[in-house]
Amino acid sequence: MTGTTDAAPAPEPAVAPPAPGTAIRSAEVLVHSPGRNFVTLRLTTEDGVVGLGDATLNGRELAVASYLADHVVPLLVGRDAHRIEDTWQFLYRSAYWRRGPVTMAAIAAVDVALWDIKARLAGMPLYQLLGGASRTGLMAYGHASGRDLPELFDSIRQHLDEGFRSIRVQTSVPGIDAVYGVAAQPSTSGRYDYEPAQRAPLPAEEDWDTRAYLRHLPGVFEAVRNEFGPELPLLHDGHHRMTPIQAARLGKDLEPYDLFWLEDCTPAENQDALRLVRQHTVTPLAIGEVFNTVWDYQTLIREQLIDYVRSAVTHTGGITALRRILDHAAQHQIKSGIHGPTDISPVGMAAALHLDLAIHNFGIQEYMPHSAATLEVFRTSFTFADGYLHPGEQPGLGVEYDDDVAAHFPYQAAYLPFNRLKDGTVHDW
Ligand code: KDG
Ligand code: MG
Repeated sequence: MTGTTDAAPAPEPAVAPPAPGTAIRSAEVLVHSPGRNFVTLRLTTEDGVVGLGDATLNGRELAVASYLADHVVPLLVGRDAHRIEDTWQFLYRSAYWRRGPVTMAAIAAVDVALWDIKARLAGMPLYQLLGGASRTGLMAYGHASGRDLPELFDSIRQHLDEGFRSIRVQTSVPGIDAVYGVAAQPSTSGRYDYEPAQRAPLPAEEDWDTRAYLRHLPGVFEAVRNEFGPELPLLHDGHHRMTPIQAARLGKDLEPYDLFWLEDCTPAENQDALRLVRQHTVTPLAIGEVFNTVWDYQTLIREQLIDYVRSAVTHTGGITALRRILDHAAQHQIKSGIHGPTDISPVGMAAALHLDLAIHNFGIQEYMPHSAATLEVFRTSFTFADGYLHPGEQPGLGVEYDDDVAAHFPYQAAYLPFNRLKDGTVHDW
């Protein structure tokens, strides 16, 4: 037994305190609507270094804003901005209630803002901290759509003129009034461009008929291939509407047209369902924009049931977590296809581009240019030329937030639509 002594040395602190100036001084949740709603987290260190993170969850923005403002911001002030991994684990595990889009979007915003700060402090574009560039540019696909073939062909030509070299093809279906992804179709409350979320107090109701869609789509792809030739990479988004056997049939029917991918062919909560699709078709499959952790991909990656991971940095816990998912996917020859519609803010898009440039298993990047109003609030430095995106060479993410401009765009309630079948049954949208 050892005796006690009054002169015992003070214990070493378990964790070193932040280096001078690098503690988080403030954390602000910014909710504005320049063209559409965005939720942005801004962290500032004691030395005044700023980091931005995207927390936008389309149609449920205020839930994430509250999660951040009420439950996360109070935990951040005083923390060491350098400790990204520790902060990620702390926010994930200390919440007790794991996973889910609201939690993971909030964690993503903190994670990306901390990576932004670290890279700004290092004086480097973020991709350099992630291992440096693995390629010179990022092949990006744009969204062509039309109500009929002439309109679709015009839209494809317009995208080619804008520099796109890979094209997603979405089309109206005879007998269905409003179909996901078709920009020019009628709308009750002012659809602008492709944007599916509508500013209205209630979600818009759309209609759906899977059999009509399955009959119509292969002919559209045949016409597009005949018009634009065999080389142009073509993609299509099924947007979660098919059963596994319907998806298997569509994949088979589209095989002659050599798709780059068929996206979200089933609602993939049931990962086992993809086995059936995979047994029947060699059309490459992309899934995951509504997933939020690696667990959503466990069977899909381990059994190589998909070819592309569709998660956004914004909805999957940030760069720290999506990097791990993509490294795991790489072991199974699965590539990235990071989600990039306009509801991913320019901050979320910049984060995706830095990650894309650094990883080995990059596949393709979705790219829908943001509206002029959005780009006045978020000043970006990424570039798009001749089919390729690049995150740019500014230190950090390369995005600045203009508060004065943002003040002109207050939040407006907006909802994604939902679907009903002909007999009135609610269907997946
Ligand atoms: O908010 C929903 C949109 O992000 C989604 O509908 C877009 O499916 C989409 C895509 O592939 O971009
Ligand atoms: Mg999609």
